Amino acid sequence: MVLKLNTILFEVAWEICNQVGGIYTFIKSKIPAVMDAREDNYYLLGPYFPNNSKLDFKAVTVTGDCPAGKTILLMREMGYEIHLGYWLLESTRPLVILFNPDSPLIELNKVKAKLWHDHQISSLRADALTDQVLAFGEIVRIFLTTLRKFSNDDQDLIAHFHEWMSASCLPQLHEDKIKIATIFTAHATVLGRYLAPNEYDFYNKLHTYNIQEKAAHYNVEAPAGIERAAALHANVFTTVSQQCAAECEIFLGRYPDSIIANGLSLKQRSSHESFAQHQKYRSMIDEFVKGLFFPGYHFDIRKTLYLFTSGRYEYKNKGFDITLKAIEQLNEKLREADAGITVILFIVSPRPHHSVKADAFEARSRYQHMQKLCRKISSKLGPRIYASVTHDGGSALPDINKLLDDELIQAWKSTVAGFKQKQLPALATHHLINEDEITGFCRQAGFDNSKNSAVKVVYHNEFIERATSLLGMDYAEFVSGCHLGIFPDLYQPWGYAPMESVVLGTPAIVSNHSGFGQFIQTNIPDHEDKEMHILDRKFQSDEGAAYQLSEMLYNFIQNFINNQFIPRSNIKNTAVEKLCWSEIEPRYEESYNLAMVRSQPATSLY
Ligand code: 1S3
Repeated sequence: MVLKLNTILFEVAWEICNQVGGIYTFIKSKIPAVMDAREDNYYLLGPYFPNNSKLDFKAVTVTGDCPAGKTILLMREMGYEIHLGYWLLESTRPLVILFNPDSPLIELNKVKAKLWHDHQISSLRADALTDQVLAFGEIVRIFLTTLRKFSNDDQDLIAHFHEWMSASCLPQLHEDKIKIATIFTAHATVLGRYLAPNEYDFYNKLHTYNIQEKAAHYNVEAPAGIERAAALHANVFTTVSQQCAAECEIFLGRYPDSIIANGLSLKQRSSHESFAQHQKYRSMIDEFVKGLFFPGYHFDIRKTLYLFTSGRYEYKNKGFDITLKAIEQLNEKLREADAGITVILFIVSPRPHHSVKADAFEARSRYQHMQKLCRKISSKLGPRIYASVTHDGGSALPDINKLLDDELIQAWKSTVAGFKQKQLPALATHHLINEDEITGFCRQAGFDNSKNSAVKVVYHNEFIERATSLLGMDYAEFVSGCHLGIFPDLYQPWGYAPMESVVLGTPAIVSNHSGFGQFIQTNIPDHEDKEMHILDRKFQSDEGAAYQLSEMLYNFIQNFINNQFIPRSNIKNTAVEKLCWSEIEPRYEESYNLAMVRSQPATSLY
């Protein structure tokens, strides 16, 4: 069976216009390939959060000339807050429909009672986020059910749900026999996220867990129950890696129909281009770093290396613990070697905060202001020195202070006074609401960004986006400007951050527990030569992994010192090239076909 041209696809995710973790990158990068395949018959459904949706969402007027428009108008009349508009992405503008989950119309107790009655999912102890997810799911259910009624009987509809947070209505759509083909993609499992960091030897003990008991123990009965019911009732079930498939079989009771590796929109760069991009964006990071640190003390920026790690805040799962232990050891090694090298570790992970710290906010502009004034002084001084030498005829350098007019001297004094700071640069860029494991570790380990510490830490508490970025650049530019990405993940079903790093030419250290790490190990025998380094997290202790990582970092730095060489990764002629969405998206099209076939025989109410 081949999909009809007018088949409408709804892609439902909590991370539409709302970045939480890797699903945001997944959806955002997949969209252009889907748009190529189906043009207008494509909507993305997500939650509406006014602050998140402000920057990259452009509302459009809803007209009632199509089933989606009719449904939105009817639901608005009923009192639901629904926004239709374009998601303003770099290369394309898909249509998105955002639903405010905080709706007084949703009777949460009834939703919960139904979940229990029909699917034996307990949500009595649900937290605030799960309540929001359930409300969002209920609104999506009403939307899809109403839209089905407004559509012709021969209009095919497909709904693709990503992760449990989007899929709480999937079991009910199935129960109500709504004529919509459904796909559910697990990007991780709820139990995996909780058990991996907390239970010793998780990967070897998958079979041994009492699932109900563990879900209750970690207070995730509702998320785990929704995930399981969504996987069981979807017409087609997919996941992103072998590792996650193994978890799904045990935790969710269904082995996925397909394991589809994650794609990326790849723009091939030659090594020359990649190096030029690195130089360009590195100098922007330099400006931020100088503005942050140089008011207090000075170090040689040419002998400074930028390392980074990034992701959703899951301290152990994303290997932040191992990264910090390794850089603590690295700091010691660099101190002993006394090589004059400075390492700045950027940790990019959003955290609840009050506001951005003024110091971090002003770092770039402070440095640029100082630079501008120096340029102004030198442009005025040059001709004056020349004039004084030719006038006096002597060979001695004239007294520079006498050549400056009062206005410049005043500007210089006030700029220097504003630039110099006694305080050390703060670790976190934002005023955090609570101390967390990262700030706690740094405090105990003595990482205070002082002059005598070779390793300095910049904990960037928001994802990096050009519009809001403290560095004045977007995430891809930031990654291009760094020297090395560090991703010692413990639990990472795929792992976009390391993948983006190597695609952008920045060498990366990748865990063999991540889906992407396993992909590299299996498919690229010469990955080391291509600057994709594998860290073993499977067959050694956490301490062993931290030590191995610190050695890898030290060797990387030694290489830089000895050879004055900045390595760039190279994915040319490797299997990573095959992970572009134009190659991967057709596999989802196959899944949509299969879902249509499987959904056909069901007796339908409408
Ligand atoms: C999940 O996002 P996360 O960072 O919470 O989905 C990503 C996309 O499939 C995946 O790369 C990642 O491993 C998962 O963890």
